[in-house]
Amino acid sequence: MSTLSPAVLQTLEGQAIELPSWAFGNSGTRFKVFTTPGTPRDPFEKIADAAQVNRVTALAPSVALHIPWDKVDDYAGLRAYAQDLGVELGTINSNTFQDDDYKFGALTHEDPVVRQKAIDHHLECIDIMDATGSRDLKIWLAEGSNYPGQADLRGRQDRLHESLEKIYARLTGEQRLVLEYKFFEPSFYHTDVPDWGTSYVQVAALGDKAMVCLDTGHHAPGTNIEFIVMQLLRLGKLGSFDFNSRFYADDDLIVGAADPFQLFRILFEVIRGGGLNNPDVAFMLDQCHNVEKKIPGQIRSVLNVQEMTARALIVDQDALRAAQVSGDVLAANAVLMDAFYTDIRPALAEWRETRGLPADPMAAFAASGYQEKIEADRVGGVQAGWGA
Ligand code: LRH
Ligand code: MN
Ligand code: MN
Repeated sequence: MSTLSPAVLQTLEGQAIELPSWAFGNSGTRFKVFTTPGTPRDPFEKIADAAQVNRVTALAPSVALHIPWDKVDDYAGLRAYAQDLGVELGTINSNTFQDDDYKFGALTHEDPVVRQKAIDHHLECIDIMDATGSRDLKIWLAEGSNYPGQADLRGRQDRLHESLEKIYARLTGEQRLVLEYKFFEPSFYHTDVPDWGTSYVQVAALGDKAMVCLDTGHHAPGTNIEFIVMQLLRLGKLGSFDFNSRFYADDDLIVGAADPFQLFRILFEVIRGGGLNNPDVAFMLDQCHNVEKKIPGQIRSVLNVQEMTARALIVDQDALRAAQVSGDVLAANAVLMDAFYTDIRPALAEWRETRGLPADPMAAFAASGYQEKIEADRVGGVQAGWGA
């Protein structure tokens, strides 16, 4: 284990990445949703699949739910079921993007009746958090407009603030609200929470229990995401990450697949800003597996995050600082690149075995027979999907 010191390994041991329940359901583009044999038919089966990811990696101890996709009669029962499988229920995601009433907005709508309906949905989500023991309510809003002049941009910000205040007031104890931003889609002219600045302004106006959620796929191409990470950590307002990767827009592909170097740079700033293994900063995946198998897709994802975290942890901070201070541009860049190009995979494999984990979690899952079993067992019923 030459490349990874005991201190680095200890830090890695504390790493936790939450899985999204919807990653285990079917999803697709607007052209076609391919079904996959063995896909879960209800939230219980999604949690059972998520527990497999944690079993072979010890990296994913919680599962985020999406309401209403994961609606059940008995949330305490769902929680107990998850705990029996060694995982907890995590972030509760609200949904105001699949209801006709929200065609022109939800929390920002001109009509107070529609706004109240959207607020009530969030209050119901907090009731669910009480039962599941979840800490975070994550809000992503699909609100915006398609044409200049269609909407009163300023009035919508004011109404958004008023609606969020009512939701925020219902939080108790350790509960938090995280507000996700996204620069476009489904609206194409303006979006009400398009960027980190708007999310920051809105959550700062609420109070300490409101934070920003940064989804790596929600930026314009070329955006320096690690700069945003640095700034939000500096401001104490980075509440959570939704990790995924993208080639074009909000692709929701496997994190680290499109641009591993970007993931490394983000994790480097997380470490630099004290965000790693910091309870204030939650790490989550927000991905869909449209053509690949879903459980291995999630295993690959958490391993990618772990591998890039390890590389970011071995950056020689003293050498980097010295080069920065002395203005040695190439030396500073070389320090960073040396860590990025170090293959830590053999060291991680060896370390996993010392912890009673499989050296190769992908191979261990493939050999476990779980995939074959769910493909044989889960016949009949309706497969869960993104939006169902
Ligand atoms: C839409 C989105 C968003 C949410 C998720 C549930 O863009 O991907 O990132 O977190 O749906
Ligand atoms: Mn997201
Ligand atoms: Mn998204």
